[in-house]
Amino acid sequence: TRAIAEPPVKTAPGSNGVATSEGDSKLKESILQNLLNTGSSTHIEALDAKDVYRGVAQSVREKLVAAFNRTQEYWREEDTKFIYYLSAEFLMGRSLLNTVQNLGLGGPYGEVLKELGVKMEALVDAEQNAALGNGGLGRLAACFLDSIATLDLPGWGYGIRYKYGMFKQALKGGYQDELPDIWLTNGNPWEIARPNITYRIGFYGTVDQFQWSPAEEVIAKAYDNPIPGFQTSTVGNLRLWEALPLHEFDLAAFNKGDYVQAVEERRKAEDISAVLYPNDATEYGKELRLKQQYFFVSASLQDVLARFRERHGANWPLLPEKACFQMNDTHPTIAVAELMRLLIDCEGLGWDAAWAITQKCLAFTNHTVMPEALEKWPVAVIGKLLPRHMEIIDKIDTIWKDSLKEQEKVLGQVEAAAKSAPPKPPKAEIKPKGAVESLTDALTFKAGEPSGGKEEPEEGEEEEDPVEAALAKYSIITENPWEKGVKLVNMAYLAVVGSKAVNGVAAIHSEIIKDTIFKDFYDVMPHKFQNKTNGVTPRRWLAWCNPALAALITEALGGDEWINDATRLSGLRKFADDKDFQAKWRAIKLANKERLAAKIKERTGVTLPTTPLYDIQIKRIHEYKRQYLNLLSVAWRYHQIKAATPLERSKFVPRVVLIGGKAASAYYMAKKIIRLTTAIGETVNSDPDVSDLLKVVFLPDYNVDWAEVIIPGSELSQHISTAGTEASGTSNMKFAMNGCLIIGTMDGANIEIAEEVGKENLFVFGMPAEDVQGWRDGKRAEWKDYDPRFTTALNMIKDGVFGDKEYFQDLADSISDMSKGNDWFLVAPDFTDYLRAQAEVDKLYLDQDEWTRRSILYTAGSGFFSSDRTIKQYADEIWDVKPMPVPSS
Ligand code: F58
Repeated sequence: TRAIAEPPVKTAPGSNGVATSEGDSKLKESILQNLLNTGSSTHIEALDAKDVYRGVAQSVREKLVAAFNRTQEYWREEDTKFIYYLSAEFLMGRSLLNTVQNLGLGGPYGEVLKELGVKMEALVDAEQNAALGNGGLGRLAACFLDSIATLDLPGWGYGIRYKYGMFKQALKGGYQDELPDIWLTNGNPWEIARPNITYRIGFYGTVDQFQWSPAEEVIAKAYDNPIPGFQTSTVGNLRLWEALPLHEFDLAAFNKGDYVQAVEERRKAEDISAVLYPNDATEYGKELRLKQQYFFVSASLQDVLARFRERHGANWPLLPEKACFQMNDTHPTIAVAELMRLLIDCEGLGWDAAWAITQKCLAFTNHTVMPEALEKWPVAVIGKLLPRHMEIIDKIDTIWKDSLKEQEKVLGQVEAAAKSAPPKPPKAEIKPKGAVESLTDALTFKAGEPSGGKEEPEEGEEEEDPVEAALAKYSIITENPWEKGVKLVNMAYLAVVGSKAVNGVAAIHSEIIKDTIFKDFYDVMPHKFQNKTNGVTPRRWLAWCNPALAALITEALGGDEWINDATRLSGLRKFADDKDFQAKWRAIKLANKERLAAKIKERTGVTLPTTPLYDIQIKRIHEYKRQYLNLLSVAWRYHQIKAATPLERSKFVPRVVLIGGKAASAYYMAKKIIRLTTAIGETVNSDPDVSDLLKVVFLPDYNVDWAEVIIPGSELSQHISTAGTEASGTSNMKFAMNGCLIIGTMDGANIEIAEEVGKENLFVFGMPAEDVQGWRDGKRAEWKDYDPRFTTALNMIKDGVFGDKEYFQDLADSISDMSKGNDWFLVAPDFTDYLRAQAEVDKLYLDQDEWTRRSILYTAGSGFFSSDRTIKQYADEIWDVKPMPVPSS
């Protein structure tokens, strides 16, 4: 079981300014008093875990809020520069353990709870997950907040207080079932409601002489969520907005008996912050989504400007010295137009002054090259919902393109275009799936969609101005390639133009965006483009979730400084060959596997042996992440076991294969992949020929709290995306920190992990990103080299070995016969090399000393992937924000 009552760090009382020297008796008193305050009794033995949790959480909250107030007051007095992290998602997970530990109160609370006969583990489990995010992007934002506070950087997150977070996933007969995530029913002890901090947010209406008169208005109300730093008295903030109606209740309608109308305004307003869009791509053109985005961006900007105004009046040119806004992907990028509007329409600045300020205050992070996730809003949708913003975007686009005419590089192109008669553009053609011209096309257009060709103008239509044509590729407002005449605002382009810096999230990804989706922009403003390789907090993802390993590391390194200086983990390298140390390391891994097996038993009813290799793939289900590749190799393994003689069987290396992740509700293929996992599990797990040689389990409702148990208990993890598709990945970093070996492609941050850990210590396979393009354009057409093992595995699915034959038919078809344009993510051509790498895994697992040596080297090499390092780079290279620790009084 989880030894969390025994924290790995013994923070000296008072050393972080939050942990206090107050004795156990005071802490006990505080817990008992808070049990009463939350409506429970002090007869703890008679209470259920949820009630005790509420009392204990309140007690912790008192200390947290006191430190929060001190920090915020100090920062306000110092009038220091802030970073504001704008994100539609913050996947915070649970807070109790993290708060207690970050505040250095793990020891004292552990002691008192023990005395009261309460298991900390039970309390931890009683807390709801704050699942206000889809996946990696949202969790990254949460890790960043932890690091910002730990590094004493003045900074806040800004987002939406969704009433319903990421849906809960259940399995119904092996298929995904989606249930609402009602996470606020028992209240949220970690937030502070701010009824006095409200802003009006307008929608629709008309613009007359630059004056916007919204037709609809709602109120944004603030909730603060204090973010404790580790070993510091700094407590940062995540401010989330709730949408409320301007008018509570329409009494006139009520009096007329129209009860629905009476509450209509309330319902409409509340819709805005009601639910997180559970899609890991975007919902094309959904007005409510744009409403959400504008809602939180406008409230956040108004909030920052209001505080600035209070202090500095109308000295707006000073704003860039006081505030930097990091836009987390395209979701908050309407900020470019909103900041312009607030400065011009509300503060009375001229266009040029406002633009200079805007461009100095904003920065933009891109997290994907997947075309369906790069938001492009129809001009008609923005024009209707935010008419003034549409005018502003139009003007930004025009001025931006005009400015380009002065750039020498562009000038050359424009002149050339003007001189020569405009070349006849090729006719638009719908190409066969996958037949794309270039890597740019491959990465920016979906298979089967037109690759950007323009139609010849029909007779009577105006010929395009050649200068305009030459500038078209820089246009923020573009023609929808799939719907003639429909204009779209490319939000990423708007962000690139409006920001001082643009970054990708891993070295390869930051290169790819310069070559593909932002190539033309990079050509004319290379200085804006940067890389900031992602990171994860070593507090939550090693120290708190893996206390036994953390204690061993602390012992070996002679101190716990690694918890806020993860580079010190490299000190473990010298223990990699130490047999005693290896034995201790291995014993902890086994204990963590047992903890995981117990959790799986509790959540799925499946009993698992703990001696086999624990092989894990947890992430959103997506074709590009290739869970399918994993499953095909599992099918092949099953086939081999079945075909083997008893003697041969005894030579198989036993494996437990665990796959978890949610599928977007409308993602047809992803749902089939889930069903394929459960179907394979049903067949394999009940086959007596297989016994303990292979177990396959789908882990339902994968989320942050699951991850905290899964990752420490894993031995092999899979990060096997088609090269060039996974921007970074962050779970790969968490697994590495916890000494889990990686099988993966040279994609995203895997490449940098290989550099840090030693490439020879990873199981690397698959075609490199450079080759993917060639495959998709050419080679696929004639490729027939199917590995017979691939064919066997695929046929097992087609033939109904795992049941549900008809249901799996189109899933099977999707990777059959590449020449027809199938298998966009190149499962078949990577299969052979994948099996080679898997065979190496099996072989190495037989040599437990060598396996353990490598496992130690992963943790030792993972220091670079601390989000502390990432945040330091953002702070120094983009934000220009300096640490401002609260002096101890
Ligand atoms: C992820 N994106 C990337 N998007 O896929 C991953 O490689 C990267 O490590 C991570 O960001 C952090 O940089 C991601 O999680 C989403 O979930 C969006 C949700 C909203 C719609 C668009 C996708």
